[in-house]
Amino acid sequence: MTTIFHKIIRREIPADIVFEDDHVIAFRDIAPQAPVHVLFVPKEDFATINDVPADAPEIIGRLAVSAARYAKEQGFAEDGYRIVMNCNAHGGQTVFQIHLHLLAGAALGRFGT
Ligand code: DGP
Repeated sequence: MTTIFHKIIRREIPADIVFEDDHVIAFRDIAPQAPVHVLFVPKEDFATINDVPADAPEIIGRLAVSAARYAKEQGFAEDGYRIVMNCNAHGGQTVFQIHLHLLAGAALGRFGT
C-alpha cells in the first residue's frame, strides 16, 4: 500500500524531517496539535498496529525509543510529552501506515471521547 507517508519516505513529497535512520523516519505533522508535533514512522510497511507480528515488537520499540531520544535531545523530556498511536476508525487513524505521534511543548489536556 502506498500512503502519503511512503511518499515522504521515498522523498516524492516534501516534509520537515527531523530524524532518520535505517528503520525510522520522523517528520513534523502538517496539522500540529501541540507546539511540538512529530510523527515517527517505520520504514517497514504496516497499515495499523494490528498488523505488526507478535514476534516483531522492535517495530514499535524503535518508534518509542526514537521519540524519547528526540525529546531528550530537544530538551523537553523533563517537562514531559505524550506519545500516542491511533488505530482504525475508533482510534481516529487517517493514514494507514503506522506512526507514533509525539506531542510536546505545553501541558496537554486529558484525552477521551
Ligand atoms: P492519524 O490520525 O493518527 O492517522 O494521524 C495522521 C497525521 O498525519 C495527522 O495528524 C496529519 C498528518 N498528515 C497527514 N498528511 C500529512 C502530510 O502530507 N505531511 C505531514 N507532514 N503530515 C501529514
